[in-house]
Amino acid sequence: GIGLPYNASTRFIEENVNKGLGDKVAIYFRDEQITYRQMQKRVNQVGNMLKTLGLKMENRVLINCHDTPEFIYSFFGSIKIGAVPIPVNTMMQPSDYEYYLNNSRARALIIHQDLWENIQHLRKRFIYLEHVIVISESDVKTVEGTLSFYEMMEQASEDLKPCHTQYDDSAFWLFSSGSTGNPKGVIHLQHDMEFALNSYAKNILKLTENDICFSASKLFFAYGLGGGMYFPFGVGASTVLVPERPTPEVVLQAIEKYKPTVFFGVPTLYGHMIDFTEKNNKRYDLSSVRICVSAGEPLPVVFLRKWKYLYNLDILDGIGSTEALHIYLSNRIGDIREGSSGKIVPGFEAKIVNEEGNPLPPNEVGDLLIRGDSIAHGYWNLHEQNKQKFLGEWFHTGDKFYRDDDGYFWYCGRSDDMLKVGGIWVSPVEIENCLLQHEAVLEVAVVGVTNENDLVMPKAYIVLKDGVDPSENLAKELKEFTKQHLARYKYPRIIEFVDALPKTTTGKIQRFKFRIS
Ligand code: 3SK
Repeated sequence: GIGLPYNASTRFIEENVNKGLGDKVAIYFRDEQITYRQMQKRVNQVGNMLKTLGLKMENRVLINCHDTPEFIYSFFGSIKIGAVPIPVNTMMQPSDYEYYLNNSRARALIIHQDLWENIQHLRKRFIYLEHVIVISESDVKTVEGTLSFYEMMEQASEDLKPCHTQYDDSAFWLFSSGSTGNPKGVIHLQHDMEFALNSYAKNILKLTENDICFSASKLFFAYGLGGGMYFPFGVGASTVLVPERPTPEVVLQAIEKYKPTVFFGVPTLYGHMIDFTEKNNKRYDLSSVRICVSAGEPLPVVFLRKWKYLYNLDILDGIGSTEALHIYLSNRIGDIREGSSGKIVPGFEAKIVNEEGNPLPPNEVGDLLIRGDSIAHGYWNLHEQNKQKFLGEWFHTGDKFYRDDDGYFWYCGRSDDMLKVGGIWVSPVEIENCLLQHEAVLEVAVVGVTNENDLVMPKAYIVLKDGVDPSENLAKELKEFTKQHLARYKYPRIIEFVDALPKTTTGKIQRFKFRIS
């Protein structure tokens, strides 16, 4: 209902207590078990603390927290008073904070102490920032010139009435880092989390109150925010928070310890967990997990198969975006087509169009446009980009896809990653997936480079597995391998061995970095 009163904090926190789930565990964190009632009180206290500081409806609050309960209290506490939380990456360079704070004009920053210590020398440059609220894990109460999160929270009332927000009011922002240019502030509305929950988490994951979710992808990413927070809370389930860096060991041990039923990861992590398991010749106990999810970029088929072989678990590969809030194309439980991104998630619609915007028939590669009600209101203060991406009801994803006769979608790269080799579109992803099946290859990125005649050729940048040495012979072998497995014209004409691939903080390979180097 447009115009109806609706507050996402009431919906995702308070409703669970009102439904009788007050004593149920909402958050597993270290050795603590935090119930829905305890969480509700903390959310209210943060809301009251922000009110005391003069924060009002539509004021923005930047959240720079590790995956701890304070992230969640701050996020929903802000929303409850109509303020707009903006979770941002905890792995940023100090100078990035200036951009996020000044671009968003946030009046308050809630930040973990270790992160604040890295940037406090820049405070004068944060021109709109009035309050810095520091979360200290130790007993050191105050950091100079800042407010103490716990001191203020303890003094705040545990009761708070939600602000009169409506269904279409702004609720939160996320920053989306494109392949080029500055990050864009993506404005999400109060109803967006509910839509993502109903379309993806309920239909595809079949999430219920009995589930325990664990997202290795951090909460400040759109992908982690759903899997690790509002999906479980939307159905009265529980979440596991792990603030450490998600190395294979940390993640596998956390699964053994907390016994989640649904696990969210990205392809790179699955690859590393497979490698780790094989190297150590030790299988972890993942028997609590009923389904694994992968997004961020297409999951190589070899990872899907090896994971199944090692742990007898299916991975549901899907694709989403920060702008759509969560996943809109996905494989399903009992209906996985290996290598595809699956079918459209109920509630969303998709069309694949040519350069003139006309819909294409099945099996033809074009630009994917989607529509659905969790698609963002728009980008903050980016008039031109808004015109290019938000086309009325449709959102231009920037991804090339084709849909097969059975309705499965096949990813062919970003619109600007596709290669035309000999006049034929070639997907770098297809070549990468092929090379990943070779036993020497750990990671690979394929880009187009031009030869002396200005013709495009695929070039592969390859990271080899530990203990494998680069050589001319190996490069030759890999070219032959590709020729044998793909149409011949797709083989990489040049192979360069590298130590690492450039990636975004979400683990997506940044092919454009090779194109401009
Ligand atoms: O990259 C993705 O596939 C994704 C999925 C869910 C939410 C957000 C993103 C970026």
